[in-house]
Amino acid sequence: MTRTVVATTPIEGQKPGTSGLRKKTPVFMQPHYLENFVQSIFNATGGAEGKTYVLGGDGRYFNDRAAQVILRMAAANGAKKVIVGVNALLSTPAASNLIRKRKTDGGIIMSASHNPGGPTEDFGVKFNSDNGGPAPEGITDKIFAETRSLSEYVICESHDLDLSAPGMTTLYGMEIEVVDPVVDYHLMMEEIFDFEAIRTLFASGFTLRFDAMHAVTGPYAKAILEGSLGAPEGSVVNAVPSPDFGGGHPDPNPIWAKPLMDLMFSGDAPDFGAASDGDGDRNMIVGRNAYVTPSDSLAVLAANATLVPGYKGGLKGVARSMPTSRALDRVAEALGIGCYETPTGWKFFGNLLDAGRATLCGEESAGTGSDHVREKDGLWAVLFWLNVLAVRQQSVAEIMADHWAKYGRNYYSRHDFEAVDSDAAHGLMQALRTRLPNLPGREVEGMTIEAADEFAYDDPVDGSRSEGQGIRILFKCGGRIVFRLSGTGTEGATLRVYLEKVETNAAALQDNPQNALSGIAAAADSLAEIRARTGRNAPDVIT
Ligand code: VG1
Ligand code: CO
Repeated sequence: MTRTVVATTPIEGQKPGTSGLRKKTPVFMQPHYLENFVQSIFNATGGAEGKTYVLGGDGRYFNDRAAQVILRMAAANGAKKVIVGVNALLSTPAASNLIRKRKTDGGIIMSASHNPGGPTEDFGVKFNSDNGGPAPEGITDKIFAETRSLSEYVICESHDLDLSAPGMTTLYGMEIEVVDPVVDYHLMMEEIFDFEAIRTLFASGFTLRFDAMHAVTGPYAKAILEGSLGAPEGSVVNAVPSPDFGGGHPDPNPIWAKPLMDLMFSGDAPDFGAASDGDGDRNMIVGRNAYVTPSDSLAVLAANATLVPGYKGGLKGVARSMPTSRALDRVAEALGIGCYETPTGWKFFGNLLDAGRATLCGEESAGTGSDHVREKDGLWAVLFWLNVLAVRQQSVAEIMADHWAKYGRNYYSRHDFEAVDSDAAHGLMQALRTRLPNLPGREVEGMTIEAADEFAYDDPVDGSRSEGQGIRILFKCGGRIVFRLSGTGTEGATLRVYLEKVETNAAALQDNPQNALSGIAAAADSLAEIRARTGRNAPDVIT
């Protein structure tokens, strides 16, 4: 076997976004593209010499080929060992768990998460640090800097490694341990949740539909929900990971998980419905005739945490991304615990979790998690709900009604305008930015603006500052609009408009969210001139 030093030149645009580097698959498959980025990861983190890594991905097109390249590069860079999931599959939370449990120096996750996969769709690579979480901005900035000055990478030649079953092998002196991707994750879930109570729930006839969306969570959900907890066979659907996610869009929201939504709002609805995304870190929760917004789900989990064995001692604190609704804040206030507001992206929760300041974290984009790993965790959220349902013996709709009666309801929705012309989207944000100082006091759609700013975050643990994290408009009535551009898209720009309205009047807690938010949505359009500037009459996705 030979180790080759390959001369290369920097490739434009290898800047990690909200969650790693995501590009169209053909871009990633260009000569040197993947190799340059992987070498930059090693270079930016002090080299791979003597280090141990975890490697896995969500099984999308190019996952298998990329894994072979990364293993050959890790070996050539002198890594001591790589722990890799069978067939190079690992859900993102399972990868985070392995990094922590096996005390590795970090991990490489091959995923573009909720983005579609396939030869003409998206691929991605993300580096996680030794705490199991996505590398913080300080490191991703260094990786990007490396990509801009790289002149060579190293790789060794070898036949494809057999990753089809657990076992040990070596490559150019580097150990490769192929592990079952599910086992360790399964054990961790058993430590957190009351499996006995959930088993009893299923034994009593409780019904579930879990849509794995042809993505990586399928094997995990099958083993845990059907295998261990006794949900009837067939409760988990679309459970076999496929390279193009069955031609679908593995994003668990009412649009892309429409078959599940249709079922849950039909006469045949099971008691509980859930879905997860491409890499298994997102979740959608839906009861019979009751869709739970991710922001509400986070608040409900926080309010009910002590019902779960893993959190029975209470929460140290909670955290949410800025655009996530403030339903969580009300729960934190009632519990007398801290509530942190961070920029979008899980990497910002890492320090709070490491420092023991927060136990639960969440984002409006269907991400919920806790200090059990350093990623959001889709199946964990589903098990959390099942544990709460098993203890409370109420339906999802009853739990929601009860929650809103106690805390009030934060009506919430996100409107996405996808693949918008990049200049138009940036122009819209810039125009808003310029007008921010003049907005307070102005009246829009009958509501008075109380404050308007661009969110910046000062990390309370390491003191780092992140600017330009979204424009927020706060109304005197408690309503809020947030505007941001996506950092995970691979085509043009995606404008995300987050709408929120607080309701405490007991008679108005069961409205349709789009209805309740129509005034806020009209205000968003009039303030940002969305229609005029993007040429779009309606959002592409409403969550
Ligand atoms: C989106 C979500 C964000 C999430 C990120 C990664 O980012 O808004 O909350 O953390 O995706 O999730 P953006 O920049 O497109 O808004 V995943 O499941 O794609 O790793
Ligand atoms: Co994801």
